[in-house]
Amino acid sequence: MATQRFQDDDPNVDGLYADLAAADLQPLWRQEGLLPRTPQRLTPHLWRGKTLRDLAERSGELIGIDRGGDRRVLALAHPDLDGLPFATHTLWGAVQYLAGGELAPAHRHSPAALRFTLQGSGVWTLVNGDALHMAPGDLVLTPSWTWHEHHNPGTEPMLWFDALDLPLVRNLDAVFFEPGGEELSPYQPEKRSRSEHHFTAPGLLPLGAGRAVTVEEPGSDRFSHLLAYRWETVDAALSSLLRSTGHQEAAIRYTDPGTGHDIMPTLRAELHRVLAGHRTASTRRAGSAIYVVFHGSGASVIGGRRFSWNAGDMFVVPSWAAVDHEAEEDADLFRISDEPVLEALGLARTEQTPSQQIPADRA
Ligand code: GTQ
Ligand code: FE2
Repeated sequence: MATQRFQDDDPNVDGLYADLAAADLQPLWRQEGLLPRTPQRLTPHLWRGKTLRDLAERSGELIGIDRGGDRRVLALAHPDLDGLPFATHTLWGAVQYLAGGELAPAHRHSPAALRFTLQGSGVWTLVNGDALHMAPGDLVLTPSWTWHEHHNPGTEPMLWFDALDLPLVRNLDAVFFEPGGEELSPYQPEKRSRSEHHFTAPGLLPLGAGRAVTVEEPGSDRFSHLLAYRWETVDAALSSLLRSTGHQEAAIRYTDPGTGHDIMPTLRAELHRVLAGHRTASTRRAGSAIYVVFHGSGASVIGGRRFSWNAGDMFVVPSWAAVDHEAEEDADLFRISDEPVLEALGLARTEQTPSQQIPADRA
């Protein structure tokens, strides 16, 4: 290694290093881990659903939400990320809790967000004037720079999973934010949002209708024409897929029905169903992912460690960590990842790996 040549007692070398530091320069030959053979900056990590629910509920009791307040959100803070409230280097994951009668006021930001509802119903999110109701298993999008506010007009508290590309956008130093006005929304939710009225059946592209929801500034053409994906539809699609293939597992990707692309330029969303007793093949991919266990129980082996899970648990699969899932009961795993970014930049990689042999539960 080139390093060795510089490991000598020459006092001039020490002087050089001191002068380099004083001049805000660093020699590459003294760097470690800058160019690892494969990505390895993050370990897998799991948060228990019960912990998330209990602490969200306690936050609901103690921390008020009102105009001037913002969002009651508990961010998944990966212990490898030095106290940052981020699940991975690119993905924000969180639980949001909104009690009956509460309103999370309007704002907009350049990071894109999506919500996957875990518990409760009756809440609706207003996205640039389109009212999207939220029931368990529904996926609702709030794309970059769209105004959004959350209403819970009922009496039951709501709990949902939030994902944002905030860590990525922050590292690109492209975070913009604008608070909304004080006026209350005149909108009332209908069963179907405007975007859902546009896309009523797969394979039918509305001609000349434009978008149901647009933003004034950049980005409208980059996010999905459809802003809400209903659980009944996803559930039916997965059951149908299992029947048509005869397999023990099925997965769907949520896509823009207008283009077939991912729902956001920065976020991929998928739902993976694994039937009881089945174990999936092991794969690894460049880019990180967060899984949310929506239904069922089982275990995943991630980078050689086994994590057992139940409904409500959330876990991180780091870039290039091999992962497989084994269901004990029929399981539905909601997955988000940053893969659209890697694909757009020519950095995507994926590989099947030999099945991981792990005896004991080390989670
Ligand atoms: O609901 O608008 O988890 O702005 C993080 C930032 C949720 C939201 C989060 C947000 C929101
Ligand atoms: Fe927001």
